[in-house]
Amino acid sequence: MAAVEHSPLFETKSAKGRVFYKIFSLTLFVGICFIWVFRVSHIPRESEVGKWDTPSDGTFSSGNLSDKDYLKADPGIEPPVMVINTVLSVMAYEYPPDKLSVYLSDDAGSDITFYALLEASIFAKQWLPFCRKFKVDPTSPAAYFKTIHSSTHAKELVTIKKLYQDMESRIENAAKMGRVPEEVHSKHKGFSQWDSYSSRRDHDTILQILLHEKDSSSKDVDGNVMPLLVYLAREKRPQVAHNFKAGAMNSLIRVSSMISNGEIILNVDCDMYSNNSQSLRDALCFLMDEDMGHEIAYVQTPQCFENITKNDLYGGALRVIFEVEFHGMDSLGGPLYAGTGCFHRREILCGRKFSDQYEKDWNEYKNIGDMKEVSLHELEEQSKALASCTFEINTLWGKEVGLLYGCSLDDVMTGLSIKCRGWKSVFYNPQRRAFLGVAPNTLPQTLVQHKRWSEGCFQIFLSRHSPAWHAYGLISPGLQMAYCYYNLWAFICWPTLYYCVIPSLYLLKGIPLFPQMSSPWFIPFAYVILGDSSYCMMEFLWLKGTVKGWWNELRIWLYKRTSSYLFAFVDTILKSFGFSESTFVVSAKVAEEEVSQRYEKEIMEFGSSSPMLTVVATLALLNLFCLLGMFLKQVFMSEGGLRIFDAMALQVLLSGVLVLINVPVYQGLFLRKDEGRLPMSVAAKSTALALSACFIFRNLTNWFDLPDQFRGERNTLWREEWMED
Ligand SMILES: *[C@@H]1O[C@H](CO)[C@@H](O)[C@H](O)[C@H]1NC(C)=O
Ligand SMILES: CC(=O)N[C@H]1CO[C@H](CO)[C@@H](O)[C@@H]1O
Repeated sequence: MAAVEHSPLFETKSAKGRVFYKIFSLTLFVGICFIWVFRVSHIPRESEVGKWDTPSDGTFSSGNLSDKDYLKADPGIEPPVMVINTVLSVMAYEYPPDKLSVYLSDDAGSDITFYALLEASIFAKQWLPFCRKFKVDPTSPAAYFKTIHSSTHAKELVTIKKLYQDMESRIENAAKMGRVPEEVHSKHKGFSQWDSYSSRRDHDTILQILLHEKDSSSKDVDGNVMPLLVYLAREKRPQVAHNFKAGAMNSLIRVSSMISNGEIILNVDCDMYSNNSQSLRDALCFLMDEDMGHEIAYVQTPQCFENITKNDLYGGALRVIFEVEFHGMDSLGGPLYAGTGCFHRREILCGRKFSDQYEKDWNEYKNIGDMKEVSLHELEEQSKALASCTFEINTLWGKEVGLLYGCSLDDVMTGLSIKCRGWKSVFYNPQRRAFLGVAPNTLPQTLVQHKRWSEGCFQIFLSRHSPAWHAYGLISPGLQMAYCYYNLWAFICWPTLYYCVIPSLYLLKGIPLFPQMSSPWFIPFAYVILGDSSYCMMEFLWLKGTVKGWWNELRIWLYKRTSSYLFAFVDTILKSFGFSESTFVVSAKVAEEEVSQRYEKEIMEFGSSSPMLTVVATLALLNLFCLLGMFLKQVFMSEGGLRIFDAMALQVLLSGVLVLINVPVYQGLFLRKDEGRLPMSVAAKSTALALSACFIFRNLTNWFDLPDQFRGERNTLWREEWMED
């Protein structure tokens, strides 16, 4: 007789060095308190320059950003070949295929994407047995063929690779021509659904079950059952709000409940693929665990990217978020729902409240009985009704059921509301990545992505689901703080902008804002600056980054705070007063040849003119002019001499660092000749803006100042006053 032992399906380990980290944070906090005390007790009289105005009006509008939908699959953004690689990779999960259903939500309603999926369903008949036989992983064919060069099954590999490449070129041809080949079009009845299609915003529901166990042709070459495969483009009408990705997800949840009604829903964006065919089983371990499983609503995996270069020029790896911060949230009740690579329980996503009695009989996990008799065609027709654009009118969908509407980060908001209903989530971060995606490979793409994130986060903060007040008492205070930290990203633009502008302008004028080196007040400043930056650098190196990578990340940190967050903040406020249209830009994932080459060489790609780039370039030039101006003054006016470096060491340091970190911008403005440089218009605008900021600041504040011949003396006096403190 075998003894059956109950052992947990997962375990949680504490991170090392937590005590050290806590002490270190405490000392930093003390340092910051000293800085505050200094600030309050040392307000320089000369800082009363209230009339000074930022001369950059007009750069805050977002009129240049084009209005696009938030899509799951769009042939222009996520090429069809990328989409079917995602689909094929999850179809090949190590899991009984009769219990696996794959749905593609094509919110662009493109017949090219449908055609690609049709091709993929045929290719899968060879691919799935091949994966099983040779234990292929990653199961995305494109990724697999890229990694494998020689193997023991060379003959089969050559055959399948040829099949794949033929399919790929057929799909790419169709995408290039913009239409599906005639002979395929007439052969498959599914295409007739496009007969009434007028545009991507105005069409009927298009739904096609491509593989289903009832269909005898849905068997692979070995005669095995294949996973269910469904194509869905929900109905869209220009006069009915489509609610972006959340709307698409909710249609899909309803349609899939009719067709397969699986217990667990994994949602993956079409620019990612599964890199680990075990991850579905792993995720189930969390959800089925006897002790803890009943509390867990979803299992989130990190977003990882295959396209990160060595020094990660655009900080795309999001190392600190996924390797440190999300783990921290995990211990407070679980990470946020990041919108992709997440395993949900269907019931909870559909609004179920937490109860201790939550017990699920996993043997029940089968197709719903009364659908057995229905033919595939009837099943399709009945499901179509669930994806109609009027279905949700007067229902709780989007309000309490499914993904919530009204915020551009619907996923994060939905995850938060699930937690407020009493559930937990789990962060699952395996060494071998569960999913891999493509990171943005230009600066504008990066900035737009961060704008979208920070704007959505800020909207959540201001919404009726705000973690600050709505979540009070519903989730732990630590988790509330963690959510607020993300939700207030946009707000951080103000202190950062202040530090990029004011100290440098005062440096130009020769007015110190920080304590001089010989003052005891210098110590807390030095400690906070050195302590924080060396900690960040060590953390980054510990997360397998490089020193240059850290420097690059610092640059992106600066750019996203001074541009993405600024525009996000202004847009959110304008929108909440009903001033501006919701604008949405999806970063194109199509790599052009030259752009890719520069990306590989880690040369910054600025591309076309945009208000965000103007802000970045203006700040870079402003700091350069201030630093240069200060040096020139030292050279030509001998009165101050080198003493200024003692009195204004921190300001010189700050400006100096800002100038150093902006070297790629100066190159892009004045030195580079390639297509990726900063456009001339941005160069002209930013030079004009930076120069006038310097002049306006000088002139507006001149009346505070004594005539030039006394200035040196007065500064000295003032410094001496400080020393006496
Ligand atoms: C993806 O999977 C391959 C093979 O299974 C593995 O060697 C590789 O390390 C994985 N990539 C990442 C980033 O985890
Ligand atoms: C979209 C994109 O930039 N893709 C690139 C990702 O990285 C690989 C290899 O580093 C390139 O081959 C792709 O073109």
